[in-house]
Amino acid sequence: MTGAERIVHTTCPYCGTGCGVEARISPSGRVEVAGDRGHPANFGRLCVKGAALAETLTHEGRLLHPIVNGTRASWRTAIDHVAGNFRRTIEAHGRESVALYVSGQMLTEDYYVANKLMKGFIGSANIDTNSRLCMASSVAGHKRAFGADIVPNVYEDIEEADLVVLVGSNLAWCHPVLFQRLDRAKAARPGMRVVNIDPRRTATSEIAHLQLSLKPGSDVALFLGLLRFLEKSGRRDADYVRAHTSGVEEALQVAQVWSLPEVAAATGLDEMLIERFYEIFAATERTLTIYSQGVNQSSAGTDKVNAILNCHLSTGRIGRPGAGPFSVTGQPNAMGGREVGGLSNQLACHMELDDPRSRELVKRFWGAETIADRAGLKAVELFEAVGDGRIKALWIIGTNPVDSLPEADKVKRALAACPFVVVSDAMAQTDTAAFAHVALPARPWGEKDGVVTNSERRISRQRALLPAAGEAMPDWWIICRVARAMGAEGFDYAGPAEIFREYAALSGHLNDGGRAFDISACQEIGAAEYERLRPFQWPWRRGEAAGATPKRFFAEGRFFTPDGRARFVATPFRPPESRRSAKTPYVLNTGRMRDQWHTMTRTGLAPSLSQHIAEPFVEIHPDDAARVGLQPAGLACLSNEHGSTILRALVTDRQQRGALFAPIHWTDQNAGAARIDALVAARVDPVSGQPESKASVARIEPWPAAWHGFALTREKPGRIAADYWAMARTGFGWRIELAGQKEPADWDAFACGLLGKDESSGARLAYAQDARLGARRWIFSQNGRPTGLLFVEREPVAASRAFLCAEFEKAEACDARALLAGRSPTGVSDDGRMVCVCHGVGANTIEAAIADRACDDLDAVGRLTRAGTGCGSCRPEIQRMLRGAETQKPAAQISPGVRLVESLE
Ligand SMILES: Nc1nc2c(c(=O)[nH]1)N[C@H]1C(S)=C(S)[C@@H](COP(=O)(O)OP(=O)(O)OC[C@H]3O[C@@H](n4cnc5c(=O)[nH]c(N)nc54)[C@H](O)[C@@H]3O)O[C@H]1N2
Ligand SMILES: Nc1nc2c(c(=O)[nH]1)N[C@H]1C(S)=C(S)[C@@H](COP(=O)(O)OP(=O)(O)OC[C@H]3O[C@@H](n4cnc5c(=O)[nH]c(N)nc54)[C@H](O)[C@@H]3O)O[C@H]1N2
Ligand code: SF4
Ligand SMILES: [Mo]
Repeated sequence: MTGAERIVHTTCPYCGTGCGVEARISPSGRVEVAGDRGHPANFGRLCVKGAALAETLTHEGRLLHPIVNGTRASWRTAIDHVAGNFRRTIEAHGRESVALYVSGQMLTEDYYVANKLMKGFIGSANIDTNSRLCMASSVAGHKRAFGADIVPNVYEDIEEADLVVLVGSNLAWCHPVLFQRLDRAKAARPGMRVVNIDPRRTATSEIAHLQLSLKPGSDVALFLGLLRFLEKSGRRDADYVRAHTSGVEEALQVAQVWSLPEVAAATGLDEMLIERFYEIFAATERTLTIYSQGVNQSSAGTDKVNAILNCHLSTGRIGRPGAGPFSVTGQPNAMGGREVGGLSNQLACHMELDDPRSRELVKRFWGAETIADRAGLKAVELFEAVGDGRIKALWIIGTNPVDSLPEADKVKRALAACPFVVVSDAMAQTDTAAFAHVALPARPWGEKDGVVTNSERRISRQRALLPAAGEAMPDWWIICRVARAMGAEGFDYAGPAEIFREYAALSGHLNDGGRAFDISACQEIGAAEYERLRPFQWPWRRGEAAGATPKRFFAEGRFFTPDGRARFVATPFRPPESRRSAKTPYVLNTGRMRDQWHTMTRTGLAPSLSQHIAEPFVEIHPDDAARVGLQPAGLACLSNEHGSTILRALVTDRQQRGALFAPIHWTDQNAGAARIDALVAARVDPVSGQPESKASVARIEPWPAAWHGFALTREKPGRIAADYWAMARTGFGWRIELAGQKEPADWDAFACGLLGKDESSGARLAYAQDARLGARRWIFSQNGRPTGLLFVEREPVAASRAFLCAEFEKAEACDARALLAGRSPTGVSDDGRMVCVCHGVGANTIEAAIADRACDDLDAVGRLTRAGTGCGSCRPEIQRMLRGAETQKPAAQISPGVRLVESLE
């Protein structure tokens, strides 16, 4: 094939940082990605997930054609089937009997047409999005205070700030490029201070001067105390408060009782520590408060947001260089979804569903016969309505609620009972797709075109790099086809440019400045211009040059409330609703890891991203582990009234006593029993409807395994017949950790079944057994190369994972004896858990460099091992190892399997 290399500029599909990506596509279709130096979100940097994007561009596991009732169908059949079922359901049971559940990973154009179909054509607002689980409390908090959902500040403020307060944000792992901006800013200006407010110590804590490990859910008390302190210490900006705000008295009234001892009692923090935080905050004009899910995902999420905003309003620090509250968004288009009105209580373009004038405006603009006249169901309620039969036809697009909604086993049951479920996904097998009557293949990142908006209101293009896999189609196309088949008019778009144009026109339509969201400068954008569209921040009004309006909001003190003033909100403190009891004595916190994205449907495909942490785990304090008799790296059963999981114990004093933390990433597709949302209670914030994902209650106990196993295989296994298992991608295939409470009746059959081997094929290379240890080892091969391996022992398997994986990667024939021994015959040391993915440097190499070669800072480690010199995502972890070395803990004598988890500490 001939032709030239193509360069395409696009946007990363993971976090809300919204980094620009430059993709180079060779004539043969090979893709290499790098950061886009011209993109103002990242200036060329990418984190480890962004850097591994090319590895996820595979057709492996993709849904390649529509499926109706388990059989392949044409697009025409599938679309007619979906449209017919929706139409009949509406005819028989009314328009409130159907619903859409969509995603902050849809592009703006997809979101716009989904919303138009449901709120306009169908005339019901039963369309909600996974942003309800993510940003709803920030949206509600912004609206209460500012009169509109507006993030006032911009990324540059990270460089401009003198104090950055992080609240409920693990920025180092979840917004790594923003964290790097913060890290560099701090290095450049040593006077800059960072405070981290999070019940547990995280990778983000490495950058903090002050770590406030408060009691779960006690943020409102902390910020009420701060509001009072600012008042008492004369830090209120009286002129600003008088001229631009209302409600300060009521807010102060509630704050009045929050003296230091009260705050200390509610938060569990030391009074001196609290006072230090208050003093720094009070004294620093340029204070930026960055917050995320530790704030939003709470039964007091909206109050947490307003408690923070109150402190910024009282000091007039809002929308100024280096000063303001900054809610960072999770998904790539979480912000775009808010602009387009994806939530069930919003209308398009920052218009409100409960405002008759807005409804009329949008209805006319759309030429719709009806328009939803009241707010629809919010995610948790929506699935309750599916469960009790009120919703009879449901279409899920770009989200995996069987894993990500609270009380997730109940969600499973609801879907199983629902008469008609449609799932649009890029992947064939997800825990949600398992319940679909109709599965529609969507084009994912790399195959689709449209725009997304990042945390600082910057709209950037995502552009297709490669042809679509199979018959996959863009989400906007699928939605429009179904709309047309249902008889809707106004869904005849030629492409995303035309949808974007209409959307931009609506944003400016009859907008006299009362609506902040205005991108009417794009209302006549042609297809070619859309193709070239450069990242821009809104607002961008008709007739203005790009970037003509000030990039921050509210500096001049005009807000979007009826009287133009910002509102203080009184936020009485309410602790989390789930209470610990004798049966469930631990608070269960959940969240994210550095190298995986949500339910792993995409990051799970990248071998390099699967090496950092290969098993689902639960963090527990050493005292609690001792109390319940849990060994480090032992298996733990975590359970409550809603469900149960089996996870690897990570015993660490980064976790506070009485609290547990588990990641959200594992599903039934890659683990035996690790869907953590099965345990999360479906309690929601009364204002935003956002679930309290960070404070459920649970009990934990050792999970006694009769046997443990470790397997490598080139073929993806089918059903795995073990109680505990976790599977991770490698370059050659999969690695699997296993355990069971009962030994299989026939071990040979188990090994063959797991590794996809046929005993009669004679492919077995070696087998060894040690009855005393209960140990068995199988190795299968073909042409001298190992194809499958299974080690089983009574204790966690002592074998070098890194060595065995490296042997499987090799092209040459293997040394069966060394493989059976499970460690390198030459005594080459195991590299341990992969810390630096860019340069393939493991924890053991870094520790050795620190201990033996006396590296005493990050740069020295980098010079010697290259670790931390690539994308930089691992630097906080290396920093932690450097700090750990100061205390010189003797290395415990543990097997590599144990080490895998232990070395995370
Ligand atoms: N690597 C990676 N990055 C991601 C994602 C991913 O899946 N993987 N997902 C993206 C998405 S959609 C989102 S929404 C963001 C989320 O980004 P973050 O909000 O930063 O991530 P989380 O890990 O969910 O939670 C952040 C922290 O909140 C803390 N927390 C829990 N309870 C409380 C509390 O009561 N008070 C306070 N102050 N803190 C508390 C937790 O201990 C946790 O460390 O990440 C985005 N970026
Ligand atoms: N306990 C607990 N639960 C949580 C959270 C937590 O912190 N704790 N966090 C919550 C938050 S903030 C979020 S954002 C959610 C995330 O939870 P989900 O949205 O459920 O997670 P994803 O894995 O991102 O699901 C996206 C799905 O869309 C598919 N997909 C990818 N690209 C496309 C596309 O272009 N089109 C279509 N149609 N499909 C596509 C993927 O294969 C995948 O199946 O989880 C929430 N749940
Ligand atoms: S920080 Fe990482 S995951 Fe987030 S947008 Fe940038 S490259 Fe993507
Ligand atoms: Mo999110």
